[in-house]
Amino acid sequence: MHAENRRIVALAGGVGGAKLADGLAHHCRTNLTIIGNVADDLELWGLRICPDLDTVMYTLVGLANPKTGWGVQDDSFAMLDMLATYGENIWFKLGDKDTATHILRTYWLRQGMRLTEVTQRLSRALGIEATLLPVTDDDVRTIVQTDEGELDFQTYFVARKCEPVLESVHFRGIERATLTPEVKAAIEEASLVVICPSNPFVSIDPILAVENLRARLWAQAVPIVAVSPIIGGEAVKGPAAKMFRELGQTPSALAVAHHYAGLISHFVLDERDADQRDAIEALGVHVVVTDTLMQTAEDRRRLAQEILEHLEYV
Ligand code: FO1
Repeated sequence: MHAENRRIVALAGGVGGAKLADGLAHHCRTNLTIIGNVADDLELWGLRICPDLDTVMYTLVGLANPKTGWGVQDDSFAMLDMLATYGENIWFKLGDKDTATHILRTYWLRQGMRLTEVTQRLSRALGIEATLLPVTDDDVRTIVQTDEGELDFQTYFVARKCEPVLESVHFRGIERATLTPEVKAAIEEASLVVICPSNPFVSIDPILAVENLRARLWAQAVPIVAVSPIIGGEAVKGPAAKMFRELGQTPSALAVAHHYAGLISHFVLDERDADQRDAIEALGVHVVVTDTLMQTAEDRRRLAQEILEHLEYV
């Protein structure tokens, strides 16, 4: 079965997730739907900022800053400098070009558009062929309980550099949040679901938690493949390994597989972690061993192709 004939759904959070989504988009083009996390969204100076949706968007059009993985390449920071002149705390680095996205998003939301429509407009204007959908149009926010008390996600992640010790994570607003009709349709039409190598606790779980998407996906009875964001016991990027440790688990690909056990049918394990294959297979999951480190655009495409090939989609 060819990738171009089948609907592929990818769940993606931050930088690692966006890279694999980019690889998948190369092969699947318009047949790919990416469902993005909105629980690390924030409002600054009246602007609605959606870091994970923007990271996917910028990565797919080659606009992402290659050094950070987020923000726009070669952006300037004149607006932020002026805000600092006014005495504002500029802890969250908003580039000038990036801010155009937040201005337009906020303007359209205030005109009454849903975040789904706004995201479609922005991504189509940038030339993205895949469909990028926020998992919900409702407000959901990741709140972390730490040894320094409760912090909203971006304060913990950016302002406090993930230094406070994590005790638990919850998603404010999750009880009332609903999946969009677009997400429900994408799930119903999906013939393969890929959980990208994003942080399980703060990127993927807030997607899976909306209207119990996790149970809905499982009920679809289609292959669900997860790619580990942990290689050799360390996160490729970000605080995932630290979070596993602080939540009382040894960070490993096996721990990631455990996290998704009962949901996934397949797991993509990095060749450096091949010794964990048997333990993961014992969870009742098919294991694909390959090089999962995505350093170049070519790596993203190769990894995406291998996943699609293993699941007989190319
Ligand atoms: N991450 C940082 O570590 N420092 C920043 O100042 C920062 C600014 C920023 C602006 C726009 C954007 O889309 C992302 C930004 N990020 C920044 C990354 C963001 O915090 C993370 O990518 C995610 O929220 C984690 O998935």
